[in-house]
Amino acid sequence: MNTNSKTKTEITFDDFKTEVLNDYKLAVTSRECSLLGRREVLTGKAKFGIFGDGKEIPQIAWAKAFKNGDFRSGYYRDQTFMMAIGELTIEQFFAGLYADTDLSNEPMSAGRQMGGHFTTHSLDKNGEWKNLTEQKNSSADISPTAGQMPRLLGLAQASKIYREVDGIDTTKFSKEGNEIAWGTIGNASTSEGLFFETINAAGVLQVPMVISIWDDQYGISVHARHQTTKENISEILKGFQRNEKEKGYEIFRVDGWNYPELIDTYQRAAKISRKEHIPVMIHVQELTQPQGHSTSGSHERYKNQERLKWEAEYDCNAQMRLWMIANNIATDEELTALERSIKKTVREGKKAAWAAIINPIIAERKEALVLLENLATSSTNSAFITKLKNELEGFNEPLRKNILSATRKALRYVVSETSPEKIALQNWITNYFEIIQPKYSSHLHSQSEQSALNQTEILPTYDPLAEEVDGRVVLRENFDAIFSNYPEALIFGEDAGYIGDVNQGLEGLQEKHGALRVADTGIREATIIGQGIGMAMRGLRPIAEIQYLDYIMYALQIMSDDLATVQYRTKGRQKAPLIVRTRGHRLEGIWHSGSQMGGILNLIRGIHLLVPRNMTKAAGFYNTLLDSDEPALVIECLNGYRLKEKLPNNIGEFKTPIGVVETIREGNDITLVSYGSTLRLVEKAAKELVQVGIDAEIIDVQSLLPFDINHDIVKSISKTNRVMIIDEDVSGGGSAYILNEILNKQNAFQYLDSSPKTLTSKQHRPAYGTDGDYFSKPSTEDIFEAVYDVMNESNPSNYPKLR
Ligand SMILES: Cc1ncc(C[n+]2csc(CCOP(=O)(O)OP(=O)(O)O)c2C)c(N)n1
Ligand SMILES: [Mg+2]
Repeated sequence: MNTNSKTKTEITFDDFKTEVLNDYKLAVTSRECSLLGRREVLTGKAKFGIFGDGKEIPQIAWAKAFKNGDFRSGYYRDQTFMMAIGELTIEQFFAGLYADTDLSNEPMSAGRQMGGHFTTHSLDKNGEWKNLTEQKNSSADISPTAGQMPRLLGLAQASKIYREVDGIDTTKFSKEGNEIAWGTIGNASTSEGLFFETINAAGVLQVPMVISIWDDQYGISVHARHQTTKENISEILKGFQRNEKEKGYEIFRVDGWNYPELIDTYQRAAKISRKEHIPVMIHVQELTQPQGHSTSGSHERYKNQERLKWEAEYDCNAQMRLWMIANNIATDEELTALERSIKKTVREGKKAAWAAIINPIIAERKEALVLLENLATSSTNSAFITKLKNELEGFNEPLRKNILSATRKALRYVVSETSPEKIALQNWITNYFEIIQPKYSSHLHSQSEQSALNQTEILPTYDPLAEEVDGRVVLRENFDAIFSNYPEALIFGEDAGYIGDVNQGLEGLQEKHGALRVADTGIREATIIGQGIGMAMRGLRPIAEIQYLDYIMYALQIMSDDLATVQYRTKGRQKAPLIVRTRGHRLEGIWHSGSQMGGILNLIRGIHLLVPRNMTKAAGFYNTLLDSDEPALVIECLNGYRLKEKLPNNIGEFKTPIGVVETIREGNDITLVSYGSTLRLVEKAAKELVQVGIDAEIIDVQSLLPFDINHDIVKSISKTNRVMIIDEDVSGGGSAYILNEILNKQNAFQYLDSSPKTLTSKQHRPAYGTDGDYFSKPSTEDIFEAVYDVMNESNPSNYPKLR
């Protein structure tokens, strides 16, 4: 444990004074924003507010140690830091609070995230990397507590890779790996598993990560005694402290109201971490929440008088003020005058931010009012339309919702009328949606040239006497080519390094490409994904391996909350093109046969979900993804590694297209739709069905997200007039998703002569053993009989009942 020593300064007293005064000015500016921000919520102009009051001074000290190229992964309290590094103005602070959808006013998320969620832009408007070494960087925040931790690990590890791996073009990303990844977390959020998992992993990996714990003793209303053993996180983490013999952490403890000691601590932490690549923990104690947790409640409900009194006294801004007076940096009067002028500046900034958001909406309302008035004049329902118009006009602070609500309702009154005014309004509404909807819905996926959907298929090619090899060999050869062709590509996971993964798809590759690029990790799925997210955000091309699909559950939260939303929550200004590799579907028993596709499908919108039926298809997906800038989850078939496949002669080059289905058997009687391991059973059943005169067409979905972008399945159904979806997920899962796509998006119902069917597993987890599989998941006989039943239903004389 480090104690603090005083900073030795070489600068003149006047310079020092100026710097301190600027720091105080910033602290007060940030505080005024918090105070006024809360008022804006309570008076109804903004919906919710969560602010950084009570944490200003440590963040100013931190910002002094933060250099260009560094990255932040923090949480909603960090507004003062963002202001200190020049990435948040007063206007932008309020634009965030008001949810301004204009990225030039609200650069954090264009109003998609509530205020207090911070970002810098890593990408330009075309989705191209900016030079991250020339700017101060913050990865985009998320709200789930401790959700910033896994990504922090990857942001830090990227420095290690850039420093230690040769051959990568680092121009835009790193200067010899000298960048620190700085994390922040609240004291209560250290109770989360993600915190402990990350802390351990960073200690193992020895990466330049500095984590600050803002300790205000509370997590909303819950006191530290319910959160942390011994009520002290640095006390219980003492075992992580490095010593002469063992690697570990450097741990600091400092009071959050002590300005000089904070500056000294952050300088020392940065020096150790940047140079030596040592993780550092700074436990910043004795912080406060002057306005309580957020605008949703008041802390007087759960803090006693004594605590409230202590918080008022030890408010970090108040303590800095006292220190400045005591050290002759400013007088009480001077500071009072300064505070008054800051109050005014903040009020003006707030006003400007409000004008920036409301003026365009008022202009849009004006257009709508004119159209409504014209409509009223020409309609027999004039009175009703005028009422709508007057209501819309009456809003002092109109929302787009009000404009659309009024105009859309107005159309109902003229439903049986025809007039140019009606057409004008109809067109205006359509056009308005086209302009406004993307403000809320764009960038779920990349909209750049490198989007995965822009990649074209390259078929595998074969020598005339191509060797038949185990599927895993196709993968291994392809990964070898990937690591040779892309110096920035790397893979890591449990058993992925030394033995080359549990199925030998990476056999020998660690020896060839090095232990940092083909790496073993601890058993920690969430931070394996986080490692990947952070590294991908810094320009590397990580492939994170989750050993079995069943265990992706541990990582699903971070995939869903963080990875899937990166593009969306930054409106395309950050990306994390992480490839997640896993293996799954039917093998053995409850936890090695999972195919929890419904859950995954619903949780990872924003990530492509690819389900190759063999290893050549899988390898082709990896090749496609490495040329694109999007995240994806690739699920290899667990039982396919030892099945024979021909070895292509264009290894590393062939590409499986994303979102394109493949017809693997043509037929006329029924369309069978499936994917992954189950396809082999479907193919077998189809062969047997021929024997009773049923000619099935089989379609391999291959890509669940995105799904059949060319609508090929409906084309097949228009020929066969029947469809069955065969899935080893439970009913209502993957099959329901596929059915929805086919019926609602492809309008297949019009071609159907029989009701569409799904064949799925039992509701329970799959039982162990061959019979366990047979009685849990669709078997060849199940498929045969289900298809036969459809045919029996439509033509019982040709296909009499089987049983
Ligand atoms: C996973 C998750 N659970 C619960 C919440 C609701 N929540 C938001 S902040 C918070 C308390 C966090 O306290 P702490 O980490 O000490 O940070 P502080 O707000 O005190 O700075 C809670 C429970 C959340 N955002 N995410
Ligand atoms: Mg707290």
